[in-house]
Amino acid sequence: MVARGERENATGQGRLVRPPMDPAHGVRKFKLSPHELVDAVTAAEDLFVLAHLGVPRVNPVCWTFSIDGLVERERSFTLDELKARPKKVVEAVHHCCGSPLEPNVPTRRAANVRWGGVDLAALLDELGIDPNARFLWSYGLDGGEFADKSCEWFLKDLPLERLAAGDVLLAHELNGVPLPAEHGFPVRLVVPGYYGTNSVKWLWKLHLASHRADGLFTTEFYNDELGEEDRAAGLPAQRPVWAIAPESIIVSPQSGTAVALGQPIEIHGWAWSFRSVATVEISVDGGESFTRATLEERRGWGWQRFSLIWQPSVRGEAQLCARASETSGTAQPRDGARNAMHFLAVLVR
Ligand SMILES: Nc1nc2c(c(=O)[nH]1)N[C@H]1C(S)=C(S)[C@@H](COP(=O)(O)O)O[C@H]1N2
Ligand SMILES: [Mo]
Repeated sequence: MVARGERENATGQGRLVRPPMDPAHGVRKFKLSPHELVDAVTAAEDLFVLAHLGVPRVNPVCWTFSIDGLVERERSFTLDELKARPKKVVEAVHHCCGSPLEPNVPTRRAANVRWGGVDLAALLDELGIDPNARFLWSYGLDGGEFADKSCEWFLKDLPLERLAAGDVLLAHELNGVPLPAEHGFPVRLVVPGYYGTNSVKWLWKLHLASHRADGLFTTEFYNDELGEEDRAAGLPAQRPVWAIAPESIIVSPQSGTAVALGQPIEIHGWAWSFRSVATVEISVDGGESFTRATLEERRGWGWQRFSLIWQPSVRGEAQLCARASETSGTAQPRDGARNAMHFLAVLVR
């Protein structure tokens, strides 16, 4: 009799049996609104939860993890073996790109946390990467139905080039404690600077390949259609949802609140992107005119605080928005994209 989550034979090479799923259907919990993102580091219990297929309940004693494909030496690890390796702690924005069925709708599901785990690039160096390897496929223990389609395992991929930018982790800790079940216990991939969907929870296998993974969540969903202009410039028609585009959230003032005429108040929030944000501009007239905000430096892959003192000078409704840009000049669009600017209205009286 094979315990669930264990391989069918003692060599560790047999077919994997899925652990019990509880629940065995998608989970979406969004706990904090923009005005509640007050802490620089988000508490684990306040983190949003996104599981497309359900939550596998993994017995850590039975769990093994393996790396195969285009590596010189394939290997598997127990949880104790992984935890015995040096632990790296990385602060990073954790940001869900929104529903793959509505890729252009902003959702502002974001947090900033500290992941602890094993440096994947160092581990792969030890195993030896085959020069033909270009993509890293990562498998979660969850499987089931999504959007009337079925998949055996939650499978994602990313370009191996991403490893060179550093800090891709096999994470076993979230804010200093073991990963909670909903967040991927016992081990998840964490790809700082990439949208949350790439950080595969309940990880059981990494596979190195010369081409992209042909899966529900790799080539069917999570690919953005590029516009005419990009295609005219010779870019491929689709771009995988990997690196985070410039993004910002206004935390204060809260949407719908009243502010006093003539009283200086601080407008502040968080900004981030894969390459880090160079400038944030704030508008108090619905995006007609912008003023550059003060912006803190990035810590690791974390979000950056921006702020601006505003002295409201006109009574009535004021439309606030923020616009983050990278050094390259790439900025948040006004609408029509997942990273469209965050607008909110306050009443000056
Ligand atoms: N195995 C697995 N990993 C997954 C998912 C999933 O459904 N299954 N969802 C992804 C998505 S869409 C997001 S946004 C993040 C959410 O991570 P969290 O629930 O820990 O906040 O996990 C990603 N990793
Ligand atoms: Mo997501």
